[in-house]
Amino acid sequence: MHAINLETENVQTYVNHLYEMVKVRNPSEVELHQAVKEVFNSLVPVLVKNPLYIKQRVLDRIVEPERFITFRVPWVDDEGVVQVNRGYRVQYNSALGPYKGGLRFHPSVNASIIKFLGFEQVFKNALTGQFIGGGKGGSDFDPKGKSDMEIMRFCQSFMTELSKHIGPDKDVPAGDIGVGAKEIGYLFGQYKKLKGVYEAGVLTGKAIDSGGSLGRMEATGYGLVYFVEEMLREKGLSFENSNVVISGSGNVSIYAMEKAIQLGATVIACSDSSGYVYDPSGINLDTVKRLKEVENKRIKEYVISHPEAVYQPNYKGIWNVPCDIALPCATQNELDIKSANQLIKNGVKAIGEGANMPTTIEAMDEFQANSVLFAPAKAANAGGVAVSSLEMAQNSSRVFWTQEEVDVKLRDIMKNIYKKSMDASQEYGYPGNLVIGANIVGFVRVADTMIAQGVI
Ligand code: NDP
Ligand code: 2IT
Repeated sequence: MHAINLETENVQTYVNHLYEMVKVRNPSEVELHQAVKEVFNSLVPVLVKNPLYIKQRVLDRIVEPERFITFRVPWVDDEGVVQVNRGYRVQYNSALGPYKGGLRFHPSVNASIIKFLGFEQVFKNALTGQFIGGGKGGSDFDPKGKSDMEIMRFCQSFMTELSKHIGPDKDVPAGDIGVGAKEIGYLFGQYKKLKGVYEAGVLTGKAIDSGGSLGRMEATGYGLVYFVEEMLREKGLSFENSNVVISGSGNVSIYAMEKAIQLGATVIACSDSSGYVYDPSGINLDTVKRLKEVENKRIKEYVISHPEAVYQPNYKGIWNVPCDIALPCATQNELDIKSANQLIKNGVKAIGEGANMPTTIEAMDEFQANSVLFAPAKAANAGGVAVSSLEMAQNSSRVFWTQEEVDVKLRDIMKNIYKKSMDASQEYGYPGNLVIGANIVGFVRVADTMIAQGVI
């Protein structure tokens, strides 16, 4: 990398150059490129105001993971056949605390997905105000169609290797797509057996009697709705009497639906990777919970108990359903420019990202150009990792908070993230742009701490 001469090279050129370097260093990792591009574009005003960040090469350092680990995960299926998957953990940044971030088990997992998620996690975790660094991990293992015993054997093999790299003060994984309390239980059991110590704080999202926190299961979905509520309030709007479309029907989606309904909204559509259901009288959440949390069934079975609902076998079609508020809570790039235009045409007022990077950059720009309120993932879905940090706090101090205590703290954290992001958007000349505001707040906290800790 050549030396930067601030007198001749302006900040935008520096950022563009660095972005090109990221592409060269991580060829074909398109999701990572997308996540980096969005953040870099937001940071130009900060770099202009604080040239120290350029002089100290903070951006160059922050975009390079501290460590990227891949490993073989061999396991034996129910037929006695040996299977081999690939495991990953990216330990992206430890300026603010132990690496922290979820594990994703999904056939689409690759280095690009893990790195983009890890990169986002660094800024998200900083935004929570908690003391956690950023990391992410997972595997291309597909839990769909696997027996419980196969999932357990896979988790045990995965943890046999991962245990060499994690610890309560080192790196603390949690759940993400395909990893819930069941998988965390198997992972924790194996870690405990390997280490011979009960270190509850090594993982979060645990079942309550394995050291979990009340409120963690609900935290991402509830936190998303709390954040969007703040954003709506500023414009004199609310969830009450609004029609809401929420994609996905997993952990984040289910608890976003629950809180939106509690606040008086009607959730009219949800989905899984096969398709979506539209129920004009309001999605029955008990049915979704039964299908997804208990019976492990497809969302299309919803119409069996609710014949008034309609099922469509195309999950992206959910964005054609007219609504006031849309909350993408399934996966990255699930909401593209075509869907954005349809939502805008149908009069959508607000978007809240529950999933990580669910909106393409073009779609995000389109919403903002059309004055649709937009709550970006790093801010809006930070409630999950924030309560994970509260779980770590309870584990290390051996206390146990009530659901209400956790909920009050979660609400405060989400309000705080909203306020800090709004204030930064004003301060840096983009009032109301929460994408820019959130990226700046997250970056400044990590960048200042990295500078204080020296070039290491
Ligand atoms: P779950 O595995 O519980 O649910 C995921 C949901 O999204 C399922 O309905 C699933 O459908 C659907 N989905 C997954 N992959 C795809 C895909 N490639 N295309 C279409 N639909 C898909 O995961 P979570 O609810 O935990 O996670 C959802 C999103 O929220 C992810 O982006 C995750 O990174 C993010 N997130 C999660 C947090 C957490 O605490 N769990 C915290 C912050 C963000 P199907 O069952 O058919 O695969
Ligand atoms: O994307 C995320 O923030 C998560 N999957 C939750 C991470 C965590 O450590 O709780």
